[in-house]
Amino acid sequence: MAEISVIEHIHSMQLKWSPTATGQFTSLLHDLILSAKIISRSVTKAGLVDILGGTGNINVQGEQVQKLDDFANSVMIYRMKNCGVVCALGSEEEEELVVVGSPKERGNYVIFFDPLDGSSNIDANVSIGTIFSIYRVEDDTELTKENVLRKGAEQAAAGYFLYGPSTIMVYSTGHGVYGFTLDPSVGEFLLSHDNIKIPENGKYFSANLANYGKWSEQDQKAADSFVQGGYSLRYVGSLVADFHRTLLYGGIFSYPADSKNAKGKLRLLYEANPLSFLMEQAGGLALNGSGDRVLEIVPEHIHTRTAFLFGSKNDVEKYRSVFE
Ligand code: P6P
Repeated sequence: MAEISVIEHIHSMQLKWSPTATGQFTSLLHDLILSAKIISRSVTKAGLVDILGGTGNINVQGEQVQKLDDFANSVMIYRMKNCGVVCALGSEEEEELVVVGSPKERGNYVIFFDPLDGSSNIDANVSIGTIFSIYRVEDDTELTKENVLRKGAEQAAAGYFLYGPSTIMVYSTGHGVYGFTLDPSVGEFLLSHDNIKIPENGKYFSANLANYGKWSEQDQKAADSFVQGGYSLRYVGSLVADFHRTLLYGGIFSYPADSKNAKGKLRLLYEANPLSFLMEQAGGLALNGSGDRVLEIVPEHIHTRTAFLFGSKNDVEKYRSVFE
């Protein structure tokens, strides 16, 4: 495969789909990529420097903040504030929306991100990732709840970085899903997964079965059909890792609402929406607990949660068949 970098790839996509592009999105993508390279460098050598373990703080989610969470969040916020094209950002680690620039000099993009998803796995050297969701707003837009908290179907782009055996970037601008692998020898993400499509059927069922007793009867019945149906169980506990495996191998992932998380645990704006955008672009399905498209949910606030079911079309339809 030719050594195509992400920036080359986005330029080729813009020539085909957005010939009037101003370069703002490329600038944003460049700073996202730089953020990921810096985070990847620290994740890779975390055991050798004093950046493992917790900070002793609890975030807005009520979760233990790991030192690498703080580091990744500060890197992302600095770069997004200084790339010159972002007018607002929302982070898993920040309670409120962060508005960037003044009304007269604002960029045209709003970005939501989980700076380091799966951080409870950091000290065990398990794959973790950064997830991002990008919306475009028109020039001189007065930022309001309506034009910032929009449904996922209106995303301009979405993607993630996966810090695993290799560091991979997967993104879509609505014209297919593309994966790039970081080549440390040249310091670039190079195209490695061209136009990813999820298999229509898979053999992996991915869920935290320790929650089984808290699920609805239908979710229990749906899970039974996979556990007893010859599927293999795979559950990393890092959403990005579980998503990436499902995207490439097929199968189904389910994190239902339960008696502890009545609205679901996973966050809509910077987990479910970006991953649902990718899943649909790759030919899969991504639904909430009612069987509706995640991308049609209108967020109530930046930390809105949702039940999350995604994967191969036939597997998701099989799961949902018990609700009919
Ligand atoms: P549980 C990690 O904290 C995370 O937000 C996702 O990455 C992951 O899918 C989920 O929580 C794991 O949750 O309840 O199975 O530990």
